[in-house]
Amino acid sequence: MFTHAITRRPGKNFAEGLTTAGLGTPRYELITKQHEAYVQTLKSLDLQVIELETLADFPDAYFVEDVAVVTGPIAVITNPGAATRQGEQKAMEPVLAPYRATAHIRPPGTVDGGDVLMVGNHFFIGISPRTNPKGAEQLGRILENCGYTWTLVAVRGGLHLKSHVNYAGQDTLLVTEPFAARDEFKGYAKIIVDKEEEYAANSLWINDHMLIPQGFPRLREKLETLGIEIRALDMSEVRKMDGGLTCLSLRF
Ligand code: CIR
Repeated sequence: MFTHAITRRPGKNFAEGLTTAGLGTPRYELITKQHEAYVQTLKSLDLQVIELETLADFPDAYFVEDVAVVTGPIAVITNPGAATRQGEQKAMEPVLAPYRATAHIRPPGTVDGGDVLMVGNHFFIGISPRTNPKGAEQLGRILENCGYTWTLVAVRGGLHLKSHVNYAGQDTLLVTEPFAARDEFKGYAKIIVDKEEEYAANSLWINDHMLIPQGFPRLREKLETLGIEIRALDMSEVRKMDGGLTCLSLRF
């Protein structure tokens, strides 16, 4: 169970962040509203939410998931893989220091938290455009020293591992079709996201609830059939910036 979440408000310059979505210009008033609804949802699930202010020079900084991996006794401050996001991680260190001992991913290693998926005591670490093998190896060693196991997963297509695979509670994974067949995830129960609904693979399990993006009826139906409690959130503006539900918070 999670007790805390860290979020950061999107800045007025958020539309200057990195994106490949091609879904049009995002609107500040609307993302602010959607972000607030996200924060309220976390609070309604009994999380204490630490809300951070915008970081002026970093339009992508509200994607806080990418700059740290927080688990058990440790907060690993990452070294983000995108040049324009280098430096966001420095602002996160003092926020996490009161809660956890910190460790660091050092260059030339890079890691984005969006590539790091915890399932029980095991971590899947994606090798992606943002996380390189040196960074993944560093993270794996740190986690190993804390008693966790880890494996690498090559991410082909999409931004991060968690664009394709997420935890859905009860040893079950939410996966896109290409990842459903991968050996790395053998042995887990799976909910497979339809191809037309791939964006919704980035859904977020929190304390026995599944936060899903609004407008993905087939996934909703599958989760309902399994009796999973659902909260659907409008993510239109975050999606325009290549972001999803997991990216907007750090949970611990
Ligand atoms: C980026 O390209 O870095 C941001 N525009 C989106 C990051 C999304 N983060 C995530 O999925 N963990």
